[in-house]
Amino acid sequence: MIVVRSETHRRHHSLELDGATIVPSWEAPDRAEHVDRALDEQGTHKTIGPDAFDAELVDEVHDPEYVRFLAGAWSRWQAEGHTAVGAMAFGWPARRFRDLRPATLEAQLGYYSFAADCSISEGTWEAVRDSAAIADTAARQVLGGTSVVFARCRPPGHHAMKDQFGGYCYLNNAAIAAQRLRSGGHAEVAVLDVDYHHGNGTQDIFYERDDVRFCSIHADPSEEFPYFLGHADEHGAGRGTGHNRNLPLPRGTEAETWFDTLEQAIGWLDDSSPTALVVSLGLDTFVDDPISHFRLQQPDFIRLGRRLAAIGLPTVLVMEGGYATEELGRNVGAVLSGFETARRG
Ligand code: Q9C
Ligand code: ZN
Repeated sequence: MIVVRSETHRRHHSLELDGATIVPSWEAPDRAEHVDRALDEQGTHKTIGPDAFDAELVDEVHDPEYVRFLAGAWSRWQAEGHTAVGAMAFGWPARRFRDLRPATLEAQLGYYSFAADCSISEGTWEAVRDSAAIADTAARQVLGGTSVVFARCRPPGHHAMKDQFGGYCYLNNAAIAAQRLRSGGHAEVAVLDVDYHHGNGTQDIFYERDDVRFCSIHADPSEEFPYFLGHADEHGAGRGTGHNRNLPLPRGTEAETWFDTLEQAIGWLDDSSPTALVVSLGLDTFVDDPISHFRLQQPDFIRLGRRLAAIGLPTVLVMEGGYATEELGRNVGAVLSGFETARRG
C-alpha cells in the first residue's frame, strides 16, 4: 500500500490537563514511530512524503482566520514573553457568553478551542501543517488512480471543527482529504469514522453539505468525550439534512456488536452512491487502549481492513486516535494487510 508520512510530527509534543495537573499528552510522537516501524517491517508498503500544504484547499473546510491563528499562535505567545512551554486556553465562550471574535492571543486561545487537552507549542504548527498535507497528498494519489492510500497523520484531525481545536486535533485531515476528492471530481464522497470518539469536527464541517456524507461509530457522547456532539438525533441541517448519521455505542461494546454497527454504517453510506471513501481510522477501539472502552482485538482489525476493502471504492485511510502505543503499529498493520489481501483477491 502507498503510505504517506513525514518526520515533522516529532516536533509536536502536546500537553493536556489531567484534573488540575498538566501532563504530557497520550497523543505523543512515539505513536507514529511505532506505526512507521511496524509498516517498515511488513515490507509491503511504498512510503512517500507529503506535497506542499495547500492553504486554499484547507480554507474550504476551515475558517481562514482560524488557520492563520494556528500558524501564528506560537510566535505571538513567545513575543508576549510567556515562559510556559505551551499555549492553552483557560476561558471559553460557553453558554450565555457572546460570540465575539477577540483580538488578544489569550482570548483567541479560548475562542478557537473547545477543550484543554492539547496545547500549541514550538513545532506544533509545522506538525499540524504536514499532517494536513499528508492527508491531502493521499487523496491526490487516489485521484491519480491509486485504489487505496494510507495517510499516517499525526497529530490526528477528526475533532478539529471549522474554527476550533481540541481532542488532540488542530486541522481536520479527513475533511481535507474529502474536500480534495470533491474538488478532483468525485461528486459524492463518503466519510466513515471508526475512531472510538465521535468525529465532531468532521460532522461540523460537513453538517450543512449534501456532497459529503458523514457516518460515525463511537462511544456514546453522554458518557465519553467530546460529550456535547455525536448523539443519534444529529442528522444534518439545511441542504445537509439526512446526510449525517451517528451510531453511538455504550462503553464496553464487544467486536460482534461493533461489526453489526459497521454494517449499518456502510449500508447507510452506500445509499447515496458515493464514488470515493475517506476513513477516519482510529485504533482506540482496541481492547487495551488506556483511555477508551471498546473491546476490539488485533484480528478484528484485519477483519475491519477486509470489510473496508469490500466496499469497493477508491479509499483514503486517515490515521486518527489510538493510544495503546506499543500495539498501535501492529494494529494499523493489521488493517492495512486485511485491506490489501481482500483487494488483491
Ligand atoms: N480522561 C482522538 O482520539 N481526552 N482524540 C479524553 C480522558 C480527549 C481523543 C480524556 C481524548 C481525545 C483523536
Ligand atoms: Zn479517539
